[in-house]
Amino acid sequence: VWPAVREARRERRERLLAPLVAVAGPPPQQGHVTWVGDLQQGDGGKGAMADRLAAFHQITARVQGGDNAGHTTVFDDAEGRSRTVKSHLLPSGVRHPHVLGVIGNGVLVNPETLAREVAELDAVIPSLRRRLVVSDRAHLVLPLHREVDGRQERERGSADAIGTTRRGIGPANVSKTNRIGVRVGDLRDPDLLRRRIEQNVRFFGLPADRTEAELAWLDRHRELVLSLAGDSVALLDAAVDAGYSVVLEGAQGPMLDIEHGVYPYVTTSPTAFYSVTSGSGLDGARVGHRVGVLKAYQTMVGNGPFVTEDGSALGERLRSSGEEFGTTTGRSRRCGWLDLVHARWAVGLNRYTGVVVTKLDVLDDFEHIGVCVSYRPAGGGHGEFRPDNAYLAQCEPVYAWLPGWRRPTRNVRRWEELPAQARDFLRYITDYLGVEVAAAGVGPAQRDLVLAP
Ligand code: 2SA
Ligand code: MG
Repeated sequence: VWPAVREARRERRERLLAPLVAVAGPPPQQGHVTWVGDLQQGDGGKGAMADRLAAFHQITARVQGGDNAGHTTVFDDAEGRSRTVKSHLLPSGVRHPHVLGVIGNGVLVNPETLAREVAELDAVIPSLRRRLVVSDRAHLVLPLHREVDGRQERERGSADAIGTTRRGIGPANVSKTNRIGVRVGDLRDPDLLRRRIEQNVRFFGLPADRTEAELAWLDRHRELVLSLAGDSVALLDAAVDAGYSVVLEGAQGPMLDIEHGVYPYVTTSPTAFYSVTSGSGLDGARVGHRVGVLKAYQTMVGNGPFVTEDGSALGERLRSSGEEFGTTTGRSRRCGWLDLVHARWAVGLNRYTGVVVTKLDVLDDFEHIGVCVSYRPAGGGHGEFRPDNAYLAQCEPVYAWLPGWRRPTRNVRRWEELPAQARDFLRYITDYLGVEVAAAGVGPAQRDLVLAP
């Protein structure tokens, strides 16, 4: 019987890999898996980094979060025109014509957002529909989830509001863990779909006639979603086995992790490294590189403790020169000096193999640059970061002051051309974190990345 079993397995793999072979060609000799994560709250530039890395990979995949995320990519199109793409659901890097995009089982998929992004990007990159696989196990975000998210935030009042993006992510995860969630593959079964929607309508206390509206909405997006549906877990597993390379694009930062973040000011999914395993099925040991993205200063949207937050002129200055507004909601981001105490905690959690410092150019004009190297708790002494809301709320930042470089870095392309003070700043980060800074971002475009020697 074994030869027949082996043959069936081989055929299955071939079928699974067919869409990938069509897009990327045969597997290169030696594949590698790279995760791009964050060392802050998010918004450090994971999207731009994943897009750059995708050029050297054949698959780009999202593993968690949903359309609460906002990832910006700036690149030159085939005609040499500069394009800016803001995506919330599609994995960054899928614009490269040789790359297959995967939306993993851990992602929450809002079909309307998916349809909009596919349509938008299809205009820039024609073959997109052929190059996208959405896990048939991914859960859907429904209009009722968005409505409940907004309602809950209002009901929490100013003292307890989380400051969610109101994209329905929290309630969709409630449906998921309550085992009444609607998955991509469920769109194939109209009876099951109706029962699930009825369960959700009852669970969230909505009027019974809501069911028809949700079903009609799903019906509008059914065809597109099902045309992209596939077994992403088996596909990624077979692809890595075959020697293809995968870039896994994280969403949101470690302090928003449901298990390890600053509860309750978290999102409702894993965001730390283990999200790779839960959200793609790939074992963490298969990930060779863990790229950590660290913005040269600190930002945050939503509520919760922020030790280095500056509510005055500095915060305003960072916000305007860094254009710190939410990519999804347009909200003003809270800003302050770089918090290395927090970043070191993130290194402990996620074990990055290299760090990329982004938006270095935003600090071009400062005489002195603050770097938070310790927390002073109410009782005095030196404290570490702990994901504990009450503790963090009473910590004061302790800063080291580094000399600024006061000259533009935007057009720098080689490490040696960076001002000496900028290199010292980057060296300081390497020493403090115990992880090599492998590159520095000096602008939003693909070319604005300076690699360390
Ligand atoms: P949610 O909507 O339930 O996930 O919100 C819970 C918390 O997670 C935060 N969160 C984010 N933080 C930074 N960036 C995010 N994406 C957007 C962006 C945010 C935006 O890229 O700018 O546009 O406002 C993101 N998504 C979720 C959120 O602020 C809550 O603190
Ligand atoms: Mg973002």
